[in-house]
Amino acid sequence: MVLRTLLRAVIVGPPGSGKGTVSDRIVKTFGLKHLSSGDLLRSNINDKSEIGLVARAYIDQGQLVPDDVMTRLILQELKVLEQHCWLLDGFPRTVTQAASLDKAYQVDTVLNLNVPFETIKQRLTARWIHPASGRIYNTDFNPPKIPGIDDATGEPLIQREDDKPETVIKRLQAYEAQTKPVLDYYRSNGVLETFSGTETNKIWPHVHAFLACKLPVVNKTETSP
Ligand code: G5P
Ligand code: MG
Repeated sequence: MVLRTLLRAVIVGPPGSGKGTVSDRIVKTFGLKHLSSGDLLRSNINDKSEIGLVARAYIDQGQLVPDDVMTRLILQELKVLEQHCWLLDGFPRTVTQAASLDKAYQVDTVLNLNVPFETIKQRLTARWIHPASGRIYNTDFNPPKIPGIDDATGEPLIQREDDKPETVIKRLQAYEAQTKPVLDYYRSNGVLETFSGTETNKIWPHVHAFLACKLPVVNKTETSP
């Protein structure tokens, strides 16, 4: 058990690999704080903040937001979480970002979701989200109780602009070129743990077992294996 201090974890994987879905289960089961770079950017876009205006142009093109903008944004948010165990989702996505994070915090473990690209493309066109909370649905995998409506708030769901098929291809290309080297970076640091598969429900028990050796379970959820 890592009881020494606070666990600092990162979850990586291609677009649509299930980072958000698995993070939600980790948060419910182990009580970590979850910080999703994509959710943070979308909330900035929604608020029409300066960062949001810059980020939108990149996101809509399926490209990565520049490293300096991203790093500043995430490190600022992490300051607020200093007294907590946290799980970073979607950051770092380049080796430059990983090195900047290392300078500020020691990353204890990196969960790598290795899901084939073909599986992913089908998932993203069926995704619906509740923008205010980041809750994720899928018309095939976990549909809302009422189509187009968030289960918890009754508010409308939306589809992400960058889930258009042509943008998904660009995001996968960006992952291949810029994010895959991050896996080598963490592998050489000895903190990378890879979980391979095509279904979240089959990957999740392995993630659960791995984290249960490091963290106490705070809540047995309906998705606990
Ligand atoms: P994001 O928001 O970080 P991506 O592209 O990394 O976006 P994404 O799309 O959010 O990742 P995910 O979180 O890995 O995917 O996957 P998810 O949402 O949990 O699952 C995808 C869908 O599949 C959902 O509908 C879910 O219900 C369904 N699903 C899950 N499991 C299964 C299953 O077993 N079966 C089936 N059938 N379905 C399933 O980043 C967005 C953009 O922001 C910028 C970039 O422009 C990026 O493209 N950005 C950054 N730029 C620079 N640096 C950074 N660090 C950046 N972070 C974000
Ligand atoms: Mg996500």
